[in-house]
Amino acid sequence: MKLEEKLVKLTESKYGKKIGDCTDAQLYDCVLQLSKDMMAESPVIEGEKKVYYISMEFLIGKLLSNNLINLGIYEELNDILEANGKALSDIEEAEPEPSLGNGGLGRLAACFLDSIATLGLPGDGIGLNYHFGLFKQVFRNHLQKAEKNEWIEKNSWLNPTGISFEVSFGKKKVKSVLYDIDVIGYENGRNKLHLFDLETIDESLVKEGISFDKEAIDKNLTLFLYPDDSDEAGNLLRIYQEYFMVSNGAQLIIKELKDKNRDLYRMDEYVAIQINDTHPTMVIPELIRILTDQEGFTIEDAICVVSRTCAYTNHTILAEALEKWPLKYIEKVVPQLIPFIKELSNRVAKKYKDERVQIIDKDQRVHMAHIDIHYGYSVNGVAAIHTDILKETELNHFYQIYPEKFNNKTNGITFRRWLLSCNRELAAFLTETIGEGYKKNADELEKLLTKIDDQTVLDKIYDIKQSNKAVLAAYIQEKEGITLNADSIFDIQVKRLHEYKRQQMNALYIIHKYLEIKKGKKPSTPLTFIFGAKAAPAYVIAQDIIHLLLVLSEIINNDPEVSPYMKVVMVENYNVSYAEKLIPACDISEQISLASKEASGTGNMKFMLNGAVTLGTEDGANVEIHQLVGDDNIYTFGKDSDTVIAHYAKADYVSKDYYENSPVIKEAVDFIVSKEALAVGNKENLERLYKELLNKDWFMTLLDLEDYIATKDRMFADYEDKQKWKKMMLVNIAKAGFFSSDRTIAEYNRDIWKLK
Ligand code: 26W
Repeated sequence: MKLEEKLVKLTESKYGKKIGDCTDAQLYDCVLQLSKDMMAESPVIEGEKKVYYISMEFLIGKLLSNNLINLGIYEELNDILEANGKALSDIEEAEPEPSLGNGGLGRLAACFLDSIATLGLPGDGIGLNYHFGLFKQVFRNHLQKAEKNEWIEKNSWLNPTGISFEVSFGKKKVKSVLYDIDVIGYENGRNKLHLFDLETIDESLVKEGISFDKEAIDKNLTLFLYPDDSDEAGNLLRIYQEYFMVSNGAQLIIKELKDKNRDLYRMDEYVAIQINDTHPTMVIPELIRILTDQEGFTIEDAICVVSRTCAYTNHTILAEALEKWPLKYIEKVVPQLIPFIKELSNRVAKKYKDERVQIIDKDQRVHMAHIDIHYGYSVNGVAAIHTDILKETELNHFYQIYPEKFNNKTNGITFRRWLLSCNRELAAFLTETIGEGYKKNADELEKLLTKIDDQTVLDKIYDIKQSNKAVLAAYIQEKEGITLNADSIFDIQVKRLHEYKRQQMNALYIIHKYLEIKKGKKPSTPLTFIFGAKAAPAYVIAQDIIHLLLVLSEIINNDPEVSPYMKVVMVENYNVSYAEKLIPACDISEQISLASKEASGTGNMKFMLNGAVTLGTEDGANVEIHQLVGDDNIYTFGKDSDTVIAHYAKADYVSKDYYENSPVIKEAVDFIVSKEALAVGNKENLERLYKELLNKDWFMTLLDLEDYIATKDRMFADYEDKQKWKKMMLVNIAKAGFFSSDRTIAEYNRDIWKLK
């Protein structure tokens, strides 16, 4: 049956209407069904060996347009709808966005699933089906408030499987239900994302905002991602979630092996388990427990085969993000794991005396990463500099023991979503200019370099950017009620809110610029500063930074003297869909983390691919972007990671010195508690942030501020040279091929999974 006939049949049977008479929501429902039916017909990717990517987060975003592209029917459907007076873009708006992740780590997992299927490799995701995901962010009185994010509708991408497992928390038993989401490769077969839910989940437990009874485990377990973990109950809930996920995952893996009559003693020949950061670490002792308790393995055999099956990815060197659970917490939640964790710990203690490599430390805390490193066969970082820091500094004592386990896998992004889907105009132009090949082989983007002196190509790339900026300006007008000048420079920083990412440094630049304009020094081209970020509800200083940004937005946008020259927008509830609108419209990509702190970053890659120029520190994947595009096509600034690491080692960074020695820094910092700011904002938030910057500034904002201001000013000045700017855009697009997640996944497969 032809596509149009299929759709007509659906609209008639579901709603008794013709295509043109349906609402966008009804059409979404029908197109969803149509896609699901077509995906179900696509062959499941099979092979001797399969990878399971276990992760607490899969930030999949909306799925419709990505799936239509991968099914190869986007254009056709677009035309059918248009002929019936409908727009696919409106229909896409009707899809709710799941928020099953925080940021980079979760989005990476989603990109990886896309690439695994696209490369035709057998590989499934295993995670949790959070009913309300991460919170939905709303702004009230210049502060972030958290609400629940409802996304599960009667018809959704979730397919019930009928599969259910029992999970024991000591004597308490709960049951899971498994939902699968089909993951379709780009013009390839199908894998699955397995999302486990709690059978007895009770949504009505949520009362105000995102508050609920944290102790009612049999009702709350899969309500939210990362409930507030600032207290013991929150921490315990987090461990309940982690164990629930890995116990279900382990049972599923063993079930699938048994269904295929595989010999469990040779599990490592059929399965690779990729542990996405430390959150799924308990899968190691859980598998060992199941194999010994239920499958008759000796502990020796169980440890041996599990260690050859599990591989670990590290995504951060921030100490507070490396999980160290008090043994007594784990004991409360899953007493049955304790003997296994102790056994693993004792074996290490017998062999190595070094306190830094122990699993259970002197304070009876369990270092989850240490379990992964001792009892996994691979440890990887996510960008070259990050892996080097792991080897040389953070995990050096482990690197001494197991040099062969360490490897780098520089992150990547799926070009289906981050180019073909979000920037259709650019994708079409690239196809016209360099052919279709880049869609399957991202390195072919380099062909664009041959056009560096082709004026038509340069102009067109610039024009597409201008038109994307106009589209974004209209969207922001509608959503945020703020009028932007589409001819201004769009400078964008979107990512989780964290002090190490230094949104506060960007805010200080904005203050500086505002004061300059007030003094009569106007920029040649108007400036638009856009932010998007959610902050963990319990992270106080992050809330204060959001407050400052919202206060600045209010002051600046309403100042008739200044607002023609600059605007500040903090978009509400930044998520994947918002990113898809912001990224194609960006001129300057802000990647300004304190060197050594951003493991990789992946937003930096998305911006580059869409023709933005990076303003960044020598951190994470920025370093590799710099190497690829060369000095002339990126703006770097700030102290390098060695200098920063040395400051921490010597504890000799004193922010107040920078404040006192630089009138420019002093003026900007003082503005935070100026009369003007306090007239709009809250004393408590602003003073706390001011004091933090002056007396602590753990992430060294003031260390790099002057260099940041100078470099950013230079960048704005260079924007005036349109020809130069257009060439930088072109080089950035052309060199982005390396950051395709297809390349990353091919490397994971070659070095770690070895699937075929
Ligand atoms: C409390 C446990 C915890 C701590 C940190 C959970 C989650 C996190 C972050 C949200 C982890 C994260 O997203 N890390 C990011 O991973 C990306 C993918 O590798 C990297 O590009 C980013 O640099 C890194 O911050």
